[in-house]
Amino acid sequence: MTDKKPTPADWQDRADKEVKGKDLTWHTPEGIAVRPLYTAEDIADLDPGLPGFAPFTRGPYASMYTGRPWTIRQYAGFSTAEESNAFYRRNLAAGQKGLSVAFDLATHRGYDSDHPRVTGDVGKAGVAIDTVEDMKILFDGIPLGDMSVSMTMNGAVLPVLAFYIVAAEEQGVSQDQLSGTIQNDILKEFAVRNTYIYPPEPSMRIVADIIGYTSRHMPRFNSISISGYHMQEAGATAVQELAFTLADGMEYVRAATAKGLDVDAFAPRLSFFFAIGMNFFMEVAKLRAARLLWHRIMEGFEAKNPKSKMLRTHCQTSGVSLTEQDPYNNIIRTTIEAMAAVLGGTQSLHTNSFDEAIALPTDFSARIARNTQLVIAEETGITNVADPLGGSYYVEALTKELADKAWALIEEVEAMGGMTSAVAEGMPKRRIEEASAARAARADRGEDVIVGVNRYRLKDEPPIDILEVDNAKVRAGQIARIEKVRAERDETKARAALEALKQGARHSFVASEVEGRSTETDAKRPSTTADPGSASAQDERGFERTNLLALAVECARARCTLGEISAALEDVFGRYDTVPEPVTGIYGGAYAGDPRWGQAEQGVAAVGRRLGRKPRLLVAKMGQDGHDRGANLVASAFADLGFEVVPGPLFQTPEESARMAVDKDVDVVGASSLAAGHKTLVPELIGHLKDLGRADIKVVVGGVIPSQDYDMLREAGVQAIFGPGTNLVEAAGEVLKLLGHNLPPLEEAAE
Ligand code: MLC
Ligand code: 5AD
Repeated sequence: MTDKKPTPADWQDRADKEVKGKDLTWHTPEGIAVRPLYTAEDIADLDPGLPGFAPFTRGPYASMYTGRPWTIRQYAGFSTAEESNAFYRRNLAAGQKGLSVAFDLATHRGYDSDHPRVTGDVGKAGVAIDTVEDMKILFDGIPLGDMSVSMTMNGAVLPVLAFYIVAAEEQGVSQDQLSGTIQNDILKEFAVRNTYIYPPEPSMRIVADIIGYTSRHMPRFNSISISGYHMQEAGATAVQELAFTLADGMEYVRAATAKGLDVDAFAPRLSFFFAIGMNFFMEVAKLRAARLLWHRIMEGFEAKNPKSKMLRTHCQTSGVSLTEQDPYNNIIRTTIEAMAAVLGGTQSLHTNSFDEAIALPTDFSARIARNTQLVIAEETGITNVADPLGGSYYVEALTKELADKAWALIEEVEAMGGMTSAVAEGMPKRRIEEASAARAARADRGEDVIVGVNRYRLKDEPPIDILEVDNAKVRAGQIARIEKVRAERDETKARAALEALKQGARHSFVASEVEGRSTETDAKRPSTTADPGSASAQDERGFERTNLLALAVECARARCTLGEISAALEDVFGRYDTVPEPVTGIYGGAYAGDPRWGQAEQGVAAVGRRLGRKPRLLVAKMGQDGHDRGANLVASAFADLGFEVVPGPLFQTPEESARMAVDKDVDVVGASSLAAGHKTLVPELIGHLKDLGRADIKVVVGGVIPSQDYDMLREAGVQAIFGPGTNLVEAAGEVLKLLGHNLPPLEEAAE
């Protein structure tokens, strides 16, 4: 025995012996080499500081949860305003603290419920809102002066925020009392989430106009929720999520300051939103690194107010980490993710329900999700210490490494001219899709273990109770209400308000920069008391004439519908379309040399020889469902296998998809559905194929499809259904079977 203190080198020797020299380094998808041990040496040069003090690595508030726990803010909305309102009230009575509204996809994309393009979408993935009257019902009995409300809205952000302001006004609550958050983050829509309406340039103007309006009239309202969440959902690594989100934030700061706003007049009300996945310590480190980097960025913008440099964030546990198979495992996953969000110091949190991969939450699954947070907050003692992981060798070292890597990527984006240019060039989207393809390949090959999916799979999966929305009924109800609002309003006033909105939209960006200029003193000055002859009154009139939110509020007061307001802006700005470009070589590359891959490739080639050309697959996205991660993955993997893939544009009607299938003479249509429109849209697609005389084209469906719907879809003519967690090589095998080619059984191929 010696009393010499063991060193890290001694530890290495001993560990090597234990594992017989095996390399224990873990290479994360971010390209970080995580070593099996961290010691004081790793953080000798690091000082994370204190919570509540710059650079806020350890949290924005000094007392953190010891003073006030995070806000339990469950994102929800479905069917009608009445039903969603009742759901919110039940949740608030059961311990939820803040509200968060999920709108349906028709609303997101600026269509009223009576629009022919949205028959499959109304009330499905969120609540349908067409007019102020719907918004008033949504918050009936909920005092908007007291409750902070988040609204996830980006495309149709002007009418939705305007409806909210007017609904509050008619509740007797003035806008300066409203607290909450509007997502209003359009850049990530172009990169990943896809609920944009207008092209990037006017869309950025809308964002800046909203920041200008809220900083002037709504001092308690967070003007934007700069979101990385959807990037992780689309497959991004932690470095990508961090870097692209903060780079988006920089772009919004630039857009707002370009309008003449002082940075400290709006920056304290910028907020963030991150996803929290299963890589526990990485996620904790990510939130800490985010705060560190935002502080650095805002110093660069010469912000003076410490609040301008203090990153506050909402978090949501990861949807993509949850599985359709053995769904109760999702409760465990969500608990672990929620712990990471809390230990990372989030301000507000949504925990996903265990039925996530199948349908929207029921009262039961929503209760478990909410209780996950209540248990952490009230039973564990975790809230009694601020930043309890501060000083952990591993967490501090990982925070630094993640921050360095993200900073390098931010610099790359900046060198391209910032996020607007990078997005226009397609860079973030492409990088994220590459990461997504690599991730899918790791799961399909079993390198990333997913319990209940690629290991420990159950033989029988009993179906669970799910929430069903009768969208035909919701739609009929909405249409009746729209008609009533139109019948009762002053038509001349409504038309005039829409015309003024168009005029404001036509005003060049530069004109609104000058006339719409605002300062912090303006923000505190009630507009009605201004002397009508003074310079500031002229400024005020200029603002009211050109600020698009101010004009949308007038439209809302005049009872214009969401579709009318959006269409008026579309007349001036146009509607934005993109064509998907699936990445190639990544999924296939990860499979190179795998016998299963070789068998599938040969199968595709054999079908190709018989057809005299490559087998063709149309990957179709119908309705307003813009979730394209799955569709992009299928497109890349099938193309890598040798299919000729036709990537269908987003937002097609069933008739458009059928026509495209016929024009391109495809063998198979793969319809991808993640927003519950499949029961309406897929049978319509099959009907149109029949009408076009091509009933021979096979239709398969993939995505979030409850097993309860399988029979109905099969009866409608669907030939194969692929749920979440489907192995893409196996899916290709099934499609080949439909095309008359049987692959050898998997075990044989794997030998
Ligand atoms: C907080 N406070 C404290 C404190 N902690 N005061 C003293 N001591 C402490 N320890 C104060 C704050 O200063 C603030 O007051 C008030 O309490 C509330 O705290 P907060 O930290 O601001 O929390 P919150 O109001 O919940 O705001 C969190 C937020 C906000 C800033 C992140 O933007 C937000 O709620 N975002 C939610 C976004 C969301 O739900 N998105 C859903 C997306 S779903 P004051 O006076 O300073 O305000 C989605 C899915 C899809 O997008 O469809 O794709
Ligand atoms: N209600 C509840 N949660 C929803 N999500 C999306 N829409 C709703 C809704 N209407 C959640 C899911 C999804 C993430 C984007 O938000 O968890 O993965």
